[in-house]
Amino acid sequence: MRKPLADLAGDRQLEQIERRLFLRNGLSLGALALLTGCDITNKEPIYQTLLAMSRWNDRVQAWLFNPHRLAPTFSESEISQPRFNGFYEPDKAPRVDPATYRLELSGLIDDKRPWTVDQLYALPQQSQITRHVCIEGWSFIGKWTGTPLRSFLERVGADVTAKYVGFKCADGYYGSLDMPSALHPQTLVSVKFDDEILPTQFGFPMRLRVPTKLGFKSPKHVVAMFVTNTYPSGYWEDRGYNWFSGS
Ligand SMILES: Nc1nc2c(c(=O)[nH]1)N[C@H]1C(S)=C(S)[C@@H](COP(=O)(O)O)O[C@H]1N2
Ligand SMILES: [Mo]
Repeated sequence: MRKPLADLAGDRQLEQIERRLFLRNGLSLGALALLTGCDITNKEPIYQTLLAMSRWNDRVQAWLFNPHRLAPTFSESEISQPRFNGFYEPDKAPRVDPATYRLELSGLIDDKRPWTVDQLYALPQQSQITRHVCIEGWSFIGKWTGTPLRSFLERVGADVTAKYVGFKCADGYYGSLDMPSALHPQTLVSVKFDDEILPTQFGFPMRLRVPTKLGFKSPKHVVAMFVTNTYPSGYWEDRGYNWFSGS
C-alpha cells in the first residue's frame, strides 16, 4: 500500500509543525478535532491533507496524554473577555434554584448522599487561570475556583479504578471523562468564575473545569455525577465530536 503524503513529509518535520502550532495557539487542537469530524470520502487533494490531520490529531492526543502533564496557566493580567457557549442562546441558560439544588451521586460511589450548594461551597478551594478552548475556534483565558474532582471523588468513596465519570446537567446536557482525566490535578469541581459565584450563563451552581480538554468536555450546571465502567458518551460526542478531545 502507498504511504500517505503525511509520511512522505517526514515524521520529524510534522512533529515540529505540531509542536509549534500547539504551543503557539491552543486553537489548533480545536481546529484539528473539528477537521477529524469531517467525512473523508473522496480522492481530492484535500483528502490527503485531512487524512494527515486526522492522524495528526490522534498523534497529538497520544503525545499529550500524560496524567501528570499540566495545562498552561496564566497570570491575572492575561485574563481575557469570557464568552458564553451552549446549545441555546445565553438567555436560555437554566436558572437553578440554590435552595432546592442537590448534586445527585450514583454508580460506583460509597457515599451517595446528595450535596447542597452550601456543602459544595464549604469544600477546600483552589483557583486556576487557564485557557478555555471551544471547538468552534475561539478561546479565552479565565479564572475558575473550586475543589479538585480528585479530592471530591476520594471524599465520597468513588471507585477510582472504574473507567468513567459521567455528568448530567440541568439543561439536559451530559458528558463524561475517562478516570485519569477526572483525577488530573487541574480538573476542578468549580463553583466560582472570576472570583465570583458562578454566573447563571457560566454554569451556576457548579460546573466542571477541565483545562486539559476542549470546552465541551467541561459540563456546566451539573446536577448529577456517576462513576461507571459503561461508556457514558456525551451531548456533543453523540453528534460526532471526538470523545477524548484533549490531553
Ligand atoms: N450544561 C452545559 N454545559 C456545557 C455546554 C452546554 O451547552 N450545556 N456547552 C459546552 C461547550 S461547547 C463549551 S465551549 C463550554 C462553554 O462554557 P462557557 O459558557 O463558560 O464559555 O461549556 C460546555 N459545557
Ligand atoms: Mo464548545
